[in-house]
Amino acid sequence: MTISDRQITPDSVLTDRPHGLIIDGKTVPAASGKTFATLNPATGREIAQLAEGSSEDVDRAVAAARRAFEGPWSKWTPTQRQALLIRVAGLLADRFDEFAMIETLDMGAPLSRTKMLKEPIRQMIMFFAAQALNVKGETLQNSLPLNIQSMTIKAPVGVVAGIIPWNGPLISQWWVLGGVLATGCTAVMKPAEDASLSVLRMVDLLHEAGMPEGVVNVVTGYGAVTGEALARHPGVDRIAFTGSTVTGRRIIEASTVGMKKLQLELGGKSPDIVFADADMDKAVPGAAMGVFTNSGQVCYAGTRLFVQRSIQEEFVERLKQFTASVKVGNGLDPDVQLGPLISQKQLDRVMGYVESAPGEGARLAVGGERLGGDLAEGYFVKPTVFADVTNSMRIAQEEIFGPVISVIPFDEAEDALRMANDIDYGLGGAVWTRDVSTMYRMINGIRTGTLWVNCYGAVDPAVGFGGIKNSGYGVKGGAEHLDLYTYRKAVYINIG
Ligand code: TXE
Repeated sequence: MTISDRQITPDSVLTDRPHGLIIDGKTVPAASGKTFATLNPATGREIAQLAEGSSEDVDRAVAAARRAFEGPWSKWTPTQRQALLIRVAGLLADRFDEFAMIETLDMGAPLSRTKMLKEPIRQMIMFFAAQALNVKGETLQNSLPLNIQSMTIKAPVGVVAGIIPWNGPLISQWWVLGGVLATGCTAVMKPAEDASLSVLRMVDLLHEAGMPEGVVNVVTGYGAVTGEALARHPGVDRIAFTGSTVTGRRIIEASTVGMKKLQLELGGKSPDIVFADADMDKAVPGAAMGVFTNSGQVCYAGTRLFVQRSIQEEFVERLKQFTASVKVGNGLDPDVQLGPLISQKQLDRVMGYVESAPGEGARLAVGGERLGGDLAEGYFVKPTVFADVTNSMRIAQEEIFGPVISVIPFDEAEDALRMANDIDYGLGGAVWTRDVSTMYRMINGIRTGTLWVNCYGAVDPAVGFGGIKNSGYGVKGGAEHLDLYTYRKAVYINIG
C-alpha cells in the first residue's frame, strides 16, 4: 500500500504530542515551554496543543531564516528552485487527502471544499515554479559614456514574514511560500492561532521534497505577541500579511522598524450587482455562493447584493429556496457544503450583526439562527439573507465574515454604482447582466481590486488579485507578485 492509498481518518492525521515550532528544520518547543489548545470548530473540542511562541522564539526563527538565506540556499539556481517547487507540487498532490482532512478538522471547511483545493493549489505552485525562471533585470545603455555599462538585477530581498489568517491556511500559505521559494528568499511563517496545523505539516513536506533547513520556519502563537514581535523584528525584510484591517494598521506601524515593504490583503465588503436582465438561473446560485462559500469567511465575498428593484421579490424568493437547500454540518460528512465558523469569537460577532439588523429595518428572509441539535457544540450559523437593506445599515457597511447576505434594492445603474462605491473597502465585486454596455459601465465605474462578470470568485494565480482603500495594497499573483520578494539593484560598471 502506498502512502497515497492510505486510509485517511481524523485519528490518522492528528497526534497526541504537542506540536512544536519549526526552527532551522527542527521541531522545537517554545522557549517558555508554554502551549495552547487549538479546537475543531465543528465540535468545540481540542484537537491539538500548539507551542506558544514568544519574542525569544521569533528571534531564533528570524536568525535561522537569515542563516539559511546567506547559506547554501543562496547558491541554488532558479532552475533548482523550480525543480523543488515541482517536486512539492507532486508530493502534495499524492498526500492531498491528508492535508484536506487536517484543514477540515482545524478550521471547519467541509471535506467537499478542502478536497477540491487540490487542483487550484497545484496550479498555484506550478505558477510559482514558472515564475522562478522569470526573475530578470535589464541591461541599459542610454546617456552615459560607452565605457560605463549599466544593468539592473532583481535580487531576493531576504527574510519574509508571512502572517496569515485562519480562513484557508492550506491555500493562503502558498501566496507566501510560492514567492519565497521562487526567488530564493527565506521565511518565518506565523499562522493564525485558530488554524496552524496545515502550515506545520506543509513545512515537513517541504523538507521531504529537499528544501534546506531554515528556509521556511514556523512560529505558532498569538497575534498580539508572536505576530507583533515578528512584524516589528528588525531582521525581517518584508511582510506579507492577510487579515483584518485593524491588524493591518498595526502591521503598517510595526513595519516602520526597518522600513519593511508590505503586501496587505485586508477585509472587504464587496458589491455584487444583479440587473433585471441577468440570467437568474446563474445569478441566484452564483451570488449566493459568492457569499456562503467557506461559510462567508472569504475576504472578497459579495455580501452587498444590489438587486434591481423590479426583480427584487422574485430574486429574494429564489435566493430563499437556494439557501434552504444548502447543507450545513460537520465537514467530515461528504455531502456537507458549509461548515462552522472558526471560533466562538467569530460566532458571537456574526450573531451580533444578525440580531441587530432587524432593529435597523432589514427584513429577515431566511436563516438568522445558530444551529442546534447535534451541531450545538460547534459554531454553526444558518446561511442568512436579509432583504430591504439600505446601504447605510451596519450590515451593509461592516465586514461580518459569516454567511450573511444583505439584499439592497436599486432602481437605475447609476444608483447601483453610487452605492457600490460608497464603502471604505475595495477588494472584490461582480455584475450580472446580459447587456454589454451595462457591463462596461460597471467594469469602468466600480472601484475595486477584482471584478467578476456573470460569475463570482474565480481566481487565476497568473492574474492574481489585490485590494484598494481599506482592503490593502499589493497583489497576490500576477507578474508583480514577485516584486515583494525581490529588490532592484542598479549596477554601473566602468569597463575602462
Ligand atoms: O483577524 P487578525 P481576526 C477579518 C474578518 C474577521 C476579522 C477579525 O472580518 O472577522 O478580521 O479576525 C495575526 N501583529 N479577517 O481577529 O487579527 C493573527 O494571529 C501581527 C479578514 O482573526 O487580523 C493572525 O495570524 N500579527 C481576513 C492574523 O494576524 C497579528 C482573514 C490575522 O488575524 C497581530 C481574517 C499583531 N498585532 C480575518 N494581531 C481576510 N482578509 O481574508 C493579530 N495578528
